[in-house]
Amino acid sequence: MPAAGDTPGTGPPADGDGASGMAGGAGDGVAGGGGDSAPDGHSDGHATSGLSRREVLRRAGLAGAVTLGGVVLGRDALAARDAGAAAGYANPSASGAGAWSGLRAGDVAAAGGQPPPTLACSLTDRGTPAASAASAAPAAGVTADAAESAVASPTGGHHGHQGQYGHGVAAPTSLRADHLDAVTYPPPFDGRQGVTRTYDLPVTARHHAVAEGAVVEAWTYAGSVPGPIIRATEGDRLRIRMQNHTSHAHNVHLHGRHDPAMDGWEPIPPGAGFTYEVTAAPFGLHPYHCHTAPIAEHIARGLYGAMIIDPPGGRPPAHEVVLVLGGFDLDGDGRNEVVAFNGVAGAYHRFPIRVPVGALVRVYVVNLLEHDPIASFHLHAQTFDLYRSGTSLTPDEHTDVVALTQGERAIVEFRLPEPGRYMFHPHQSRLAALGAMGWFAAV
Ligand SMILES: [Cu+2]
Repeated sequence: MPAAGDTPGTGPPADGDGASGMAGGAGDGVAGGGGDSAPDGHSDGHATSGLSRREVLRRAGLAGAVTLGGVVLGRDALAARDAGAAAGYANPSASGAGAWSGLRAGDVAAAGGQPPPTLACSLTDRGTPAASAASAAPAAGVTADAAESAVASPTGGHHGHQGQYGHGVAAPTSLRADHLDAVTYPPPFDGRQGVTRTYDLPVTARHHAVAEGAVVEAWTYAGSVPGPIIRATEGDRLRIRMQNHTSHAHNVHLHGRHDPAMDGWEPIPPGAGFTYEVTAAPFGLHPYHCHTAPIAEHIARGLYGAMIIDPPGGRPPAHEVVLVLGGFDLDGDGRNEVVAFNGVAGAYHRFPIRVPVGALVRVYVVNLLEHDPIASFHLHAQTFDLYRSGTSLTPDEHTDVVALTQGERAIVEFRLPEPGRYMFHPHQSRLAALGAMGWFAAV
């Protein structure tokens, strides 16, 4: 099965060798074209630059929280923006939309010689949750009415709650509902143990649309950001074949326990490759990422992913989702202008993650942000069992927020007993406003 995307710079996929568990490449996660048309939800957009802060907050669903906002949000975003338009929903490092002119110095030009895209509407209303409901097919076995009612109205909405974290950095309009499936839904636990599982991670360079109006020259494993979800059972032999198709050195560094000779910190030069072989351990959720200097840039350009190592026997059956938090420094200032779960800002705001009402949901959350030292995962309207790093089968805590430093990860499990939308985002509101926000839709 080819692991490479169909993008420029992607080399030929390595031949399958008959090993079990060959990874399918995630392919191009964002390029537009085809599929059902998604409502753009932009037609009611309005510039907020002339509004008072109170009015901006009111429209953002923060009416009555002005004082609170001044304290809580001020440090992150509000204070620096007094003279500007934002109530914390714009790029805090930019003086205006023009600062989004996008590609970093030295990066490839936009296709066709056109000027790089700009994020010209960071303060206009984006698609509301209701807008995306119509575009997504209801889950199997669920009536359209039930599905729609579950996803159409977040919380009654009389105070405009759907706007909170919903404007600002939005998903590219080219994004389709299934584009992130390969990096969202892990391959299922297959019950086999003691087998060899081979994954191909060709490193390629490609354009990656991280938000509406924001394209980066990403470095990818197997064509996607984040890279493919690696899954093995504890004790399996894990073989990871890396081939470097870029003009920079890279490598694959696995977290977890393994032979230090396979630790992946040694640079693999352009055109070269390396096959890492480790015994998968311990069971849990572990990141993998490039460890070539400057490491922050190599990670922030997209060379990271999630590795699930199942305990022998697996975990209880559940609807499983992987959410890898990453950031993109568009202007090279050492700060993230876009923050995203699974590589595309606002993807799960546009297309909520559907789960059956009452079913066990297991979310594998990995923080691979650079530049922002602390993030977290917060679920609205329900609490979850927390398994830190996933290395125990006994929950560490029952909560609704878990702090995650860089490289830290957690497995969280919950059930959503009522049909409806359940928001998730880092509790750092700046990160959420930069695109790391989404919904579970229980239907
Ligand atoms: Cu690298």
